[in-house]
Amino acid sequence: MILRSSLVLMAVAVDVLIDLAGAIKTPTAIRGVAPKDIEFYQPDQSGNWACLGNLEIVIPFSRVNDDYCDCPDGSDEPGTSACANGYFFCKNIGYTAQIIPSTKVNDGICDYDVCCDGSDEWNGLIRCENKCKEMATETSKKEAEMRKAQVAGWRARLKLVSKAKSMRSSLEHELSSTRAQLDNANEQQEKADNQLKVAELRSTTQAAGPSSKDSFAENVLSRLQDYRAAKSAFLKRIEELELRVQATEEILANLKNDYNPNYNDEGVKNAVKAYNQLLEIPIDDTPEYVQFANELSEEKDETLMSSRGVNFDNDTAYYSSLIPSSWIKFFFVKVSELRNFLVQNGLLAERLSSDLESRDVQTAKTELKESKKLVKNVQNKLDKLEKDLYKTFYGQDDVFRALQGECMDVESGDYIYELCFGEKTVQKPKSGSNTNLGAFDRIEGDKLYFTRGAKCWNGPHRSTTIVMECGEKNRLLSVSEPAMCEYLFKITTPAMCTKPSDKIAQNHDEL
Ligand code: MAN
Repeated sequence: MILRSSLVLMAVAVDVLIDLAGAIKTPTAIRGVAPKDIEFYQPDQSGNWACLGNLEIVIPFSRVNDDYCDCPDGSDEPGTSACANGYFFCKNIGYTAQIIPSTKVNDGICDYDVCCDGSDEWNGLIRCENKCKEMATETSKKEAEMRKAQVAGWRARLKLVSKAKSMRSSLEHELSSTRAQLDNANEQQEKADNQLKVAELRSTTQAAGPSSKDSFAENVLSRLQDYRAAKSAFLKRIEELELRVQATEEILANLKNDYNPNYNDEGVKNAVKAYNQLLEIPIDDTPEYVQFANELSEEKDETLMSSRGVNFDNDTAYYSSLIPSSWIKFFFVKVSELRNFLVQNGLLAERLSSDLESRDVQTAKTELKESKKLVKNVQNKLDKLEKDLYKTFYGQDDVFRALQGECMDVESGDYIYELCFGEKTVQKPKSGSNTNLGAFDRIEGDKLYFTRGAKCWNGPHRSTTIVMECGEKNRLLSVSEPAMCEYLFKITTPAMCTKPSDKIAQNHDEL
């Protein structure tokens, strides 16, 4: 303590001597004061000085740095530890000047992190050599490395961005070909749909059974019967009319031959005249109705029916054409009963339910099902592509698109932690099963968020926040769990690097 006091006295004496010299009140004269503040440490004409924060307190200037705290703001003791709230200025020449709390002055510890020049320990209690030069060298080496990393990181980022660009463009190609595929698939589905309708119609016309009383075939057959009845009534009527015309013509021919032209009977004369005119009108030997009647032949009916898919050899249509329509149901019930009897007695194979449908219908149904499945798959693919290309944020310049699926890990405590970009974060114990710490959710600024991980016991679902900074490589630096089941990963990635200034870039001659 005695040593300390005498040292302080010596320091004060130095100050006072310099004061007395009068001429040089250099900034160095006041220990612990920054050069820019030295002007505040000048005595007035009477050799007094006022505390900086309390101007009403005036003390003799000789009490500045006398190791006794006079000012409530500690401003009178910038170079000693007398005031607990004061600050000591370390010049750190050659490095960066800094301020240290007064309490650390002459405390016997070299605070190199703040005072690399060791000036905070001036009373000789401990010798702190000046390390500013080597610290400056080390720092500038580190800075150079950082700048180099920044340049390399930026280069790596440029590569990622160009990869992301080509990924996007190939996805856009895929999108347009998928759109074309979807058009085709829709067309195919429409075709298959129409084919099924046709096949079902055919099948309905072919399948006359107890349940197909109103079937197309039955309706056509009944219409044919109507046409046939109309045709015979029509032909009968023609025959009758032909007989009448014949008889009338005979009467008129007799009248023409037998009448007495000398007898002045106007009525007879006019009738003969009209008959002669009638004879002059030409007559078609094969009138149209004869052709029409021939058209209505039964062979033609059969041709027509088979062109609509009705097979006259097919038992259903054949029998239904032979029996009155009111009997059809009864007939098929009997056929079905007979069939069941034969099946039950093992004389006939059981009909599969699919047999109830025609093969054409089955094929058309399968084709329709397949084409619907195709439409659905292609539509899903299209939706995914559109979402990926236009609704998902992959960071500035799409850069994280290029990192999708890339993984990194680090060992921390009892676990290995893994991060896969755009996918998941995982906690892997050295033995036992992995725990899902979240699925990729979003990018926000310099953070990635992974959410909806495995549920925490008695707590929320696990989630991970990734804090990113620029680095040449993707590296998982550290993992912590600031709150239970909420994880914090710190990583470096080139994705976060920004363009270095031209000066830095030139120095590294890299870009
Ligand atoms: C496991 C790990 C831990 C977590 C606890 C919560 O031990 O996933 O990180 O804190 O479960 O119960």
